[in-house]
Formats: sequence, structure tokens, C-alpha cells
Amino acid sequence: MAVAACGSSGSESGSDGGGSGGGDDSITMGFSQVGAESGWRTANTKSVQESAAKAGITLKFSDAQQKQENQIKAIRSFVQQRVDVIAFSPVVESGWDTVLKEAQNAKIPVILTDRAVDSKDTTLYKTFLGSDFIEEGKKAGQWLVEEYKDATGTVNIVELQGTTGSAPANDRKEGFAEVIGADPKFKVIASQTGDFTRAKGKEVMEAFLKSNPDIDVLYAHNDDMGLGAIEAIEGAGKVPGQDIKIITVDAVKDGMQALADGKINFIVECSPLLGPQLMDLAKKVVKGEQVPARVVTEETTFTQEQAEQVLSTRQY
Ligand code: GZL
Repeated sequence: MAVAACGSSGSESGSDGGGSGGGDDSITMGFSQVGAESGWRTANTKSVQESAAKAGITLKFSDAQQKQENQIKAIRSFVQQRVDVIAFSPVVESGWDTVLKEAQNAKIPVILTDRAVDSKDTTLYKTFLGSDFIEEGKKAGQWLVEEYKDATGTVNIVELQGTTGSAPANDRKEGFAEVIGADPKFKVIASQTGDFTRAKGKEVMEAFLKSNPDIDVLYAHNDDMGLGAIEAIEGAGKVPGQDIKIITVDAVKDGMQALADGKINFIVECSPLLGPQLMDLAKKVVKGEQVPARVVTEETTFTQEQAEQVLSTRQY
């Protein structure tokens, strides 16, 4: 296992599979991962690594520590190493055209996984594999509308957004706002990024609680920020799930446990288990086969009762 520390460009690991642009029939994939910011990300990394091994694909894996410049460096490194295919989860939507053009000029196909880019030139990548984040935001909003359908007064909502500029943060915010915007009783009184981490989620929720005495609902773009916020809510002497209702996205084990315990009220699932589909797509694009422009993952939602029933069977 060649583990090469790449200085500030994050850390790179993976066996030297000698991928030479498909010289032999084994495939070498360069994978640039966002980081290790959340339980979802950890599960996603595990799925990618285990699926590559199962598929016989040599994986060169780079952890960008949530920095776009590290992902750009990693992609350039994969091009120089002449990998057969590049896959990555773009930490933010913008700023990718130049490096993706370099991969295209080197005739190395690129697959977007988990998060999307806003490049106008869609020939820069072969396909996108991941969730519909706008739909996830809508599901969160729909639960809230139903939960408060008989309420007459104002419903004060605070929102913990994901990483600024990332597709999940932009789209989960958009989908949620579209649904609740239909009823003026719903008021988002504060909305700020918690960068998808527990620590930041706790810190921002503490600030929300200090400046907003009458919060009814928290909408957190992932479980980890919601779990951090729960610590802040309890620290303020309030009861999460009762004094302040909480909606999160992901459905990782710790989030589902909090849901079963009544500290979270509703979770929208976002599956991190993208590895198997990613490897299938990689084999097809390396062979030059046609693949769908977009492959959207199947996912559901969970109430507290449903969480209790499925908790023991969750894979992540
Ligand atoms: C969503 C993914 C998000 C998760 C967070 O597909 O990009 O990033 O919702 C993770 O938990 O940090």
C-alpha cells in the first residue's frame, strides 16, 4: 500500500495499481473525496473503498479535508498518473471547469458522485450519481407543513445549512423554502452554515438560542449538525424533539438513534452507499459505453416509530 502524504493537498492513499490508461484490462480509478466531516462521509468512503476492492478496481484515494484546492490538486495528480477514470464528490458547485478540461484533454473520463458541479459544459463529465437534494429539502418541508397543519400562530424556524456553496446545502435550502413558502405562518428567523459538522452545528445553534428565545423548529441539512444542535439545546435547558422540533437529513446510525430516542422528529434519508453503482459506471465509461447522464439514488424518510423498527438493521 503506497500511502503518500501530499502536504497541504490532503492525504492520498491507495495501492500502486500501475493503471496505464487501460493498457491491461484492470482499471485504476482516482477518487477525490470531500473529507471526513460527517458520519455520512465516513460511510460513503467505506462504500467506495469496499466496492472498488470487490470490483477489482485499483483505487487511488485522496481526502481533500473539505478544501477545493486539495481536490483540484488531486485531480491533476490523477491525470499525471494516467489513471483510467476519475471520480469525485465536488466540495462546492463552482470552480471546476479548468481542471475538468485538463482531464478531458488527457482523455480521462470523469464521474461526479454525491455532489454536483454548476459547469455549463456537461461534456466535462460522463455522469452524475447521487441524490436529488431539492427533493430531500421538499420532503423535510412537507413533513413540517403536515406537522403544523392545525397551528394558527407563527412557526419560528432556524436552519443549519451545509457547507456554503455545496450542492446539498444550496438544494436542500431551496427545496425546503419552496414547500414552506406556500404558508406565511412559517418563518425562517435564522439560517447559517454549520459546515456539515457536529462541532459547528453546536456552536451555531448556541448562537441561535442566545438571539432567538422562541425557536419552534430546527431544520439541519445533516444529522451531524442536528446532533451538535441537540447538545446546545439541552445545554440551554430545553428538550430537543419537544420544546424544539428537529428535522435532519442523512439517516446515519447516530441520527436514527436520536430519532428513536425522541430527540429528533423526522429524518430524510440520503444514502451514502454509492460504491457499487459507481464501480459499475466506471467499468462502462472506461469501455466507452453509453451511461445515463444522471443516476439518482433511491431513498426514503423516517419517523420516530419507523426508526425504532429499522435501527438494528441499518448498514451505516
Ligand atoms: C450529501 C452529502 C452531504 C451529507 C453530509 O450527499 O454530500 O455531505 O448530507 C455530508 O452529511 O457531509
